[in-house]
Amino acid sequence: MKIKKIKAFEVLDSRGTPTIAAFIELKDGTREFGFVPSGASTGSREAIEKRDNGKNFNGKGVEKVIKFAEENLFPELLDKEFKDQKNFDERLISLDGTKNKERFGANIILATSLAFCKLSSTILKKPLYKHIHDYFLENFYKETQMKMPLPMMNILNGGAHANNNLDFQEFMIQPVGFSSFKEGLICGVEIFNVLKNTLNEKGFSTAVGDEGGFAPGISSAEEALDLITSAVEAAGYEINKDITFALDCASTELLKNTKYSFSNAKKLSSDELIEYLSQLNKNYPITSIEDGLDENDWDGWRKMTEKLGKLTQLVGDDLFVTNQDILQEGIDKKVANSVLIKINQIGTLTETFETIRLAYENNYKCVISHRSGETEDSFIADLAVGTGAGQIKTGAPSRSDRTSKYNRLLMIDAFENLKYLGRGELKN
Ligand code: 2PG
Ligand code: MG
Repeated sequence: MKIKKIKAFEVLDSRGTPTIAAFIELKDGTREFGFVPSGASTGSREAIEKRDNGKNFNGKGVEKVIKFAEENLFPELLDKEFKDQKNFDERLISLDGTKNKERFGANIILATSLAFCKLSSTILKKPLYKHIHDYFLENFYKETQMKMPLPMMNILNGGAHANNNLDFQEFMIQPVGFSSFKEGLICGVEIFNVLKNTLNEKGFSTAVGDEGGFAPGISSAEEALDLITSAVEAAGYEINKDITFALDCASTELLKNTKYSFSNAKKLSSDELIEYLSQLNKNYPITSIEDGLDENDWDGWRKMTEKLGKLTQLVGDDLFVTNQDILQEGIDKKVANSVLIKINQIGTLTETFETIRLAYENNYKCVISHRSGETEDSFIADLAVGTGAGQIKTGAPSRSDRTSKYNRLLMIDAFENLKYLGRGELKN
């Protein structure tokens, strides 16, 4: 693939914050775009999202970031031949030359890396998910099978994604009791719609948060889980059989000094928070808990894994930041049993593949994830199918930044009729 032109643009994410889109063009005019999402509750060890810190968009503009790359990064890639994704991404990484991609910014590097992947699939005349699958299987993990992911649908938003007092960030449902992706999705959508009526009847707002879930003025996890329980029942589905719950506590955001601080003035130590999560896990059908503790509370994580790791999926997001070195540390220390995969936390597709491979080799589950600031691009849907991750977290079935991923999955499902995993294969 000899690259003729690369160009980047300042575009908007779903919060109206600038982000980057970039295209790569070949000599014959074939061109593909990559789009980059952006988080609100970010882990401190994520690759650097570079911004201008200038006048535009309260410092969040990216025009200078783009200009710097157009002068110093893109020219190095032009008229060069790249064998494959790894070859291309390694060049990006070495041209940046820093550990966390601070020279050019993980945002512009990722836009370019994703554009390259899409361009490769176009040239090879394969659908994107199929290209990702073949490439991942050949170069990273031989036993990969394409499958439809089980969604984690974030139907009640709190934390940094909503302006209510709900401390935990995400209350999600997983349609585990179905034999196809479409049936599972329909169940999730029906529950989401009934939840709207339930909230309406109880006099709560039905305005939505950043990930499309409702953001009512409630504050406790129990209230949230009870509301979802009644919506599931009112929609005619059975808790635990058809639907289980998943939480993203985003606890890094809750830690103030040495205590986890809640909006009702409750302050919990690490041990107390583990105990609280364990109670919630007993009282509700919770199959997954993400970032139950702060990203630096590794002792707590070890204890939590000992206590809950056999009962439920424990997902490291801020904890592992899709970084294979940090995941390796987690594997060595027996921390968590699953990793959230966000491409912009690490900044290239190749490094994302490496982290997924490491997880698979060590029996850690992977959940492919969006960011709270998303774009219309549905790349992660193809990534989830192609790598056979089995789970995707991409918000509520509302706001087109979220439904673009569900719609893409519906179409892949219709074309391929792939296997959809239920709960049995999820439990560790
Ligand atoms: C998370 C994500 C996505 P953000 O914490 O898992 O749901 O949020 O993109 O704000 O980090
Ligand atoms: Mg998270």
